Amino acid sequence: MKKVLLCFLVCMLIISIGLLSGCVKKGENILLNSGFELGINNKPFFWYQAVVPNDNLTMLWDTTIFYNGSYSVGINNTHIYENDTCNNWAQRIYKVPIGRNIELIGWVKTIESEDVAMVIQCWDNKNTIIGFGTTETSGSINGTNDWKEYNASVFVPYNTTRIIVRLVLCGTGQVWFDDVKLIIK
Ligand SMILES: [Ca+2]
Repeated sequence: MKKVLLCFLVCMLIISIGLLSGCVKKGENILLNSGFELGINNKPFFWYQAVVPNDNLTMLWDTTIFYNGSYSVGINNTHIYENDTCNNWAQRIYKVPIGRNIELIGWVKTIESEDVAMVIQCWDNKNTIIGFGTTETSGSINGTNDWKEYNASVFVPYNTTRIIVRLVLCGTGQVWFDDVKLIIK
């Protein structure tokens, strides 16, 4: 009888994990407004600005420089902060693919940038980052570069309750991001 009960519980656990991870399909992009084509009042839908404001910082929803479509997002900063500061465009992911590998892929253009990155943060319900992926793993992005594709990967831990993607400029420079996708592996 105990074996039957144990078998039942194991089956239920497998089904539960299957259902949770099965909510997303392999190859699916779970970022919204990936190309920044949708928005209103000079703001792209679903993306927010995480910044330390100053007079020489501009967060752009840009129609003049883009990789694809008609829009990108950019960050332009000439202010030198006292402490290391990373201004970023960010999106919270509501569809959390726990127990899966995910890859952040996007196109980046820079002009005299100090330090640029695209990052994935997996947060638990205690406000702790328990999973982290960054483009810096495969090399830093700085200086002046034409549009180029970069990526970052992370395994989404089982305690993850939210994922945040950040498109980051640390320090000074100009950067644009376009066609940024978060793909289920
Ligand atoms: Ca675009």
